[in-house]
Amino acid sequence: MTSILVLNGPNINLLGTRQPEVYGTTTLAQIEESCHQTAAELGCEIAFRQSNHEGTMIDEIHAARGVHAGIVLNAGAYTHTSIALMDAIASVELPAIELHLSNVHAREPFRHVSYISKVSIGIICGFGPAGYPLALRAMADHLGAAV
Ligand code: DHK
Repeated sequence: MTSILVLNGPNINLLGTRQPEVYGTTTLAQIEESCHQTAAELGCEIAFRQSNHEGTMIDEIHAARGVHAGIVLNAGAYTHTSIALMDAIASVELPAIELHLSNVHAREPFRHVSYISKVSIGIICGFGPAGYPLALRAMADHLGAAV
């Protein structure tokens, strides 16, 4: 069965209590549950991961090769800083979708820069937790009817 990696970066583990006016009150565990439900509807599998460490995220991306067909990536603040994460995505040659809960383009200018966009097939931002199922559906659509 086709599998998709959903990878979350720094501070995403704090969803539910972290700046609820920006990120809402839905927890990461609730988002993970919604992803599993969406995956079941799509007939695919997911692995749902979160790390606060750039190197661990790079290791997860490397390990995805040959295991997962695509990556949904909310890299948190590393989106705006990490050439290393960009290179990791480019290196494994898996389709990636950049995801953010908030509309980063309506926020501070430093959030308008994304290294992840350069190696992504598309971007979903501003829809809160609903962005996760949207990203999975977009990835499934990209991967084709086999998913
Ligand atoms: C999450 C973060 O942690 C921020 O650093 C990004 C992103 C936005 C989000 O909206 O999911 O700038």
